[in-house]
Amino acid sequence: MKRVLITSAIPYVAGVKHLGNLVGSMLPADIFARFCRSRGYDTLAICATDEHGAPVELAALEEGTPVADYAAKWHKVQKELGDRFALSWDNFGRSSSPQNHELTLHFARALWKNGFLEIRVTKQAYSPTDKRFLPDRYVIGTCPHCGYDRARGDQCENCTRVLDPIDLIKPRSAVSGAADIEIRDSTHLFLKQSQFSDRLRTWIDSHKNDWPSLVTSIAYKWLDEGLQDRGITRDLEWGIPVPDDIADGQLKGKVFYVWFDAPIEYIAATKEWADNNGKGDAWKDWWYGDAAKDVTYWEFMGKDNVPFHTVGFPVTIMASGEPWKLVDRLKGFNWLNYDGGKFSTSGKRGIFMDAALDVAPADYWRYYLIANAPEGSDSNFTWEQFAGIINKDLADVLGNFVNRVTKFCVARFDGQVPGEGEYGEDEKALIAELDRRFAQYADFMEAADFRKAMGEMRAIWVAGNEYMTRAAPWTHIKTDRAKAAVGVRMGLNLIHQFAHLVWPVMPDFARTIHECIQPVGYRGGVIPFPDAPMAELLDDLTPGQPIKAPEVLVTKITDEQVAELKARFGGAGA
Ligand code: B3M
Ligand code: ZN
Repeated sequence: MKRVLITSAIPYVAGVKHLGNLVGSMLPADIFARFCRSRGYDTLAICATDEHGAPVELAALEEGTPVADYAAKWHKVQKELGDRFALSWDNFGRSSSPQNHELTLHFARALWKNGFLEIRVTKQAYSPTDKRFLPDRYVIGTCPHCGYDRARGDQCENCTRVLDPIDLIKPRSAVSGAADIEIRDSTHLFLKQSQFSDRLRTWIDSHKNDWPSLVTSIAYKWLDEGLQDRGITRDLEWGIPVPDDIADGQLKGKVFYVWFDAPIEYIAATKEWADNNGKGDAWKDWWYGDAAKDVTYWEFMGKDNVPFHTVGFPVTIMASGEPWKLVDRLKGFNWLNYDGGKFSTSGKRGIFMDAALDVAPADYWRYYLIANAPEGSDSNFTWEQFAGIINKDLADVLGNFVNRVTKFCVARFDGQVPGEGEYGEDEKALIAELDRRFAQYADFMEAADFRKAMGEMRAIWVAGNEYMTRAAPWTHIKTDRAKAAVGVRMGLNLIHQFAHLVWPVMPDFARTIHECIQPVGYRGGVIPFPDAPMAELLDDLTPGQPIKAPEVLVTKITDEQVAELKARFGGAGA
């Protein structure tokens, strides 16, 4: 059996994620995972919250909440929102878990033992009042370029220039506001990435044909510019502490850099999954040595995360000298913009996961977002386009098809699959077309080529709808009941197969229509992909079997609602 391991970039724990975050990692990973399950592959889908790092520590500080409580609170919020979006992770872990502490130390010790870590002394802001080193973004002051008086030591939010804490005019501590900032020596661990340039290049060359060019071009750019050794520790309190047995305790009080431990959490979250489910060492069979050789490992992420997954994490794995799995297929995404501008968490601009669910059911968003995923280039969200796609694809084509066939069957055939008549030329032509299209759709999905796959899915609905218009059982019923019966039988079989087809993308919708047509034998889990010849599948309902017409399937979004939504959420034209 095929084995597929899927990870999506783990979202920072602080706050609710916006739809740009969702479409760039968690949603495509989920749709792909569901598709793999629907084909019967042994599938493991892993995500987590990314809980360490200065921004999280700082946000907790600003809120006056202990950082561990802060992280736990937002992890829970994100988990619940994920569930409401039908993100079907096998585990949604936490990078602060004991498993990640343990594995991060395992990797760090291996790197130290193998001679790939080195101690360097760096200059760092220090506050005697706070009695601590201040990471760059903990130093606030006036921007030397634009005069903004709340610029952070890593970057000015106002003019976006990259800064160094020593550039700031009148620097002060973000922790206490104290102005007694000094520059002191601070010791850190550096990972000798530069030694891995050749190995990385050979590895990336081997993926030239199965990674999107977006991904390989980012990776090559980093290699071409020359790999820098990378500091993997920070002067923070929250994080995974560097143990004394590395560098004889010289790193006391420091923690590993968040980007060092975050990708290791992919492995640790798999161990969390095994631990939580009494599966012992099963996690290793997905990641390590010969047992994991037959696993295809897929990663999903936005383009800003690509360097960390084509350089940072692979170097950690290579430098460990152990046979951990490297990613096989790396699917990167461009940006989804909001009404011509950027989604912004700090600027609260755009649509966030919680607010989105107040506007429309998860399935609408899942379909809209994946059909317009920023694959080849950035894509742009507008409310008009969202409403247009829901109204046309989901209401006029798919919803309307299901409604008119089931309602007609209830009204004229007692709500039972009619058995009269034989399939003729038109049905055979439709069957041939759908054999071709379902196979094409499956090929696109196997490659995680989502926009193309959704184009094919839409074409399948359209083909069904057009067939129904030609078959017109509502006309034939007056003169030729058997002919009308053929159209209805084909229509019901189509609805049944549509449920199987759309399940990875719209699981609730699929379940609803599946239960109307063929509740028998379906227990609410995976709805398998239609993997048999259409001639069988489209004649598989038993004549006489009862069906139901669903309640309203898709509610259209009106022009007035679009205007309201634009006013509520902001953006151009609001
Ligand atoms: N948390 C960045 C992000 O949320 C980062 C991803 C980590 S993946 C190991 O986009
Ligand atoms: Zn500035």
